Amino acid sequence: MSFKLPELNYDYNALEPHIDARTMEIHHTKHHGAYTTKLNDAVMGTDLEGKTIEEILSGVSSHSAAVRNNGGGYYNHNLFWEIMGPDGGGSPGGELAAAIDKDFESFESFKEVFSNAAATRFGSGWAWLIKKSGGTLEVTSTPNQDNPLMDLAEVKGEPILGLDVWEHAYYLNYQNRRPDYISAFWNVVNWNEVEKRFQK
Ligand code: MN3
Repeated sequence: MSFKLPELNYDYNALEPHIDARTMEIHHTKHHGAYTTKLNDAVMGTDLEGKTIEEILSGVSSHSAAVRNNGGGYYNHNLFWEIMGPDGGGSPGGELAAAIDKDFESFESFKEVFSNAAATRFGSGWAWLIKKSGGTLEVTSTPNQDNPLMDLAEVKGEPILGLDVWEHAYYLNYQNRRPDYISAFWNVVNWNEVEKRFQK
């Protein structure tokens, strides 16, 4: 068995004007496609064959750099496509809304903390909202294609929302204006999917 590049649940132009179709297509087919291919190459013939991506990431400190970079890239983009959607934006409801209010005081202050984590991540990486083992929510960020499922992450937890702040995620439309891309991201967040991950 091998890892497969997932289909998106929406068209490449479905997130416009916030994320443009060309960026989505290149990001999905070329970048995510390459992580997927290279992950399969790195795992083939090793004792990681047949393991789930979550199993691999949880012990990633003892694997190769290729497994770390491409396994992270594979998992992170799978999550990223799912937590966005054409009918996104607004704010979460139900238990997730209550948990955000409890751990960040308000949705607005959560957005500020998350946006700040995304804006200040130096170079390439990701901002995350994670559910920690005790059930509380926390914002964190990771470099490159690392993520909070990795045993070597500084802050560990189950990612329920993630934002790719590599330049390949926004440069065609936003050039160096990462903060504008971060603001636009809030218009495409699929809170139903984030809530589903929170409930798990
Ligand atoms: Mn990316």
